[in-house]
Amino acid sequence: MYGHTWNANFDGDLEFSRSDVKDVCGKYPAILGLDLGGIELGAAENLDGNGFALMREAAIKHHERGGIVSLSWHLRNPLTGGDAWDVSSDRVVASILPGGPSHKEFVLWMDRAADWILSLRDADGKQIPVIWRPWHEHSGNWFWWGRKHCTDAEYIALWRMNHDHFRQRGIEGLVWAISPNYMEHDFEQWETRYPGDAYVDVIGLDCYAGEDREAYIRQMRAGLNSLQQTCARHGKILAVTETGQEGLPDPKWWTGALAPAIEGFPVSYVLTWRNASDRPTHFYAPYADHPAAADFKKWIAKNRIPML
Ligand code: BMA
Repeated sequence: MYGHTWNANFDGDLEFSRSDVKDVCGKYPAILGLDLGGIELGAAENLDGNGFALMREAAIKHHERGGIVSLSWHLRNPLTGGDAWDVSSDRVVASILPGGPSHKEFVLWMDRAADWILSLRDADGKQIPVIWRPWHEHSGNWFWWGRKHCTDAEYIALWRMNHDHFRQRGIEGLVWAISPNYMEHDFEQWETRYPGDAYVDVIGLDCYAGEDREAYIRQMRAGLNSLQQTCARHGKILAVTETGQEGLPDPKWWTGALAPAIEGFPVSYVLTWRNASDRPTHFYAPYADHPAAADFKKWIAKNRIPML
C-alpha cells in the first residue's frame, strides 16, 4: 500500500501495482502484512494512516495475485485510552476478560475487527483466509499484553477469548500465529503463555537486527532453534513473523545476516517490517537504487524465494 516516499492512500493507485520489493526485483513479495490498529475505535484509518477501505482492496488484490495476507493488531489500550505501548496499568487484560469491567466494550472492539476480516471476500463471495497474529511480542514488556503487564493465565484467556469470539462470528480459515520476541534470557519461558494446540497454527519469531551481524545471527538461531523444537512437539508451522534491520545500513544484510540466521531451519515465511512513506529511515526492505538492492536480489535468486 505504500513504500519509501510513496503512498497509494494519496496517489490513487487502486490497482496497488507498486511495491518497493517489486521495484527492486520485478516481483511482489508473497506475504503482505497489514495492521488493524485503530479499527477497534471505528476509525477510517489505521494508526499509520492507512485507510481501512483501501486496505480491504489491497488485501483482496494480493489474494487474487496468489499472495498471503498477514494481519497484526496494534490496538489501543482499552483501559487508559492510550496506545498499544501504554503500559501504565497492569490491569488492562484482566479488565477486558469475561466478568471484567471493560469486557462489554472490548467485545465491540473485537466485533469491529471481525467485521473487517469478514469483509475480505473473493469474487465468489468466499472468505479469504488470512494469518491473524494478535498479542504479539508478549515476551517483551512494551505492549499492554506483555509479560510484566498480565499473568500467564490472563494472557491465555485473552487469546482464547479472541479465538472463540472470532469463531462465533463465523470467521473461517483464520491461521492463528503466535509470535514471541527473542529474549537473551529465559526465552523458553514464553511457553508458559502458549494458548494450546487448538488455538495456534503458526509459531513465529520476532527478532530485529542492530549493527552487529553476529549478535543478530546468534539471537535468531537461538530463537528459531527453540521454536523449531516447540513446533515439532506441537505439530505447528515455524515462521519469522517480524524481522529486519531498520534503515538497512548494511548493504549485504540479506546474504550476510538474514541468510546465515535462518539457514537450515524450516521457516515457512519471513516478514520484514514496513517501509514507511513518511519517515526517511523507517524501512526494512530495499527500494530501487538502495545500496542493499543488489544483495537483496541475490538472496531472492539464490534461495529461490517464492515471489508473485
Ligand atoms: C511499529 C512501527 C510503528 C507502527 C507500528 C504498526 O513497529 O512501524 O511506526 O505504527 O509498527 O505498524
